[in-house]
Amino acid sequence: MTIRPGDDDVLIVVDVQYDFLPGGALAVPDGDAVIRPINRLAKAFRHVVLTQDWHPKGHASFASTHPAKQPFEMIDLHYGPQVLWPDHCVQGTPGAEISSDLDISHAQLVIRKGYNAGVDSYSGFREADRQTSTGLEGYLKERGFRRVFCAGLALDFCVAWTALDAASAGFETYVIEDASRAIDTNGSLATAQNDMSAAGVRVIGSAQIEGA
Ligand code: VGL
Ligand code: ZN
Repeated sequence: MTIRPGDDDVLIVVDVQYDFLPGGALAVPDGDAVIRPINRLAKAFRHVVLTQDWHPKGHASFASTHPAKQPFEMIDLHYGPQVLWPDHCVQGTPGAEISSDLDISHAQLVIRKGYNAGVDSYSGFREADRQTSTGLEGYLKERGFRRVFCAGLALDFCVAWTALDAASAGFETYVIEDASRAIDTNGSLATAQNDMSAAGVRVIGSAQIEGA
């Protein structure tokens, strides 16, 4: 099966930011390997949206915010369980910048997320309280998109949660696996793959996209 991206298709490039790349505060293993396939993919899509993880200092998802907690431990916040992370993607810092190695000058929207101090947001659509919307669903629907293609960092967190919310919003949803890399902490990659398959998210390779 090959897919020819058209006018009702959108590529969402998730969190390709310095803190998730080698040398960053929350470096995803082999994270820089996504840049080349994403740049190729982006050429095949007329419509591209970027997401940007964008936390205030002292964010509730940072281990440093909680006494005696270490990164990658779990905690219960008011909305449920939360993985604690090293401080990352702090608003206005170099680590929060989107990589300048992305070659996607035609990207049409950058959606920031995780800016509420007490709530995380892996998904580009909805915060971790599962209530607060970023507005992305309305934007994509108003623009008439039908299929959503997701790639970027990290496959088992922000890419997966964005894809799951796209599917539940009614978009035909694809994750491009070779254009994504995972953190894989405490079985998170297997969980994300199971959740995506249960939700009907289609996992494909970039070779299946015509022109990529
Ligand atoms: C992400 C952990 C914390 C991601 C963001 O982009 O996948 N992961 N914040
Ligand atoms: Zn984050």
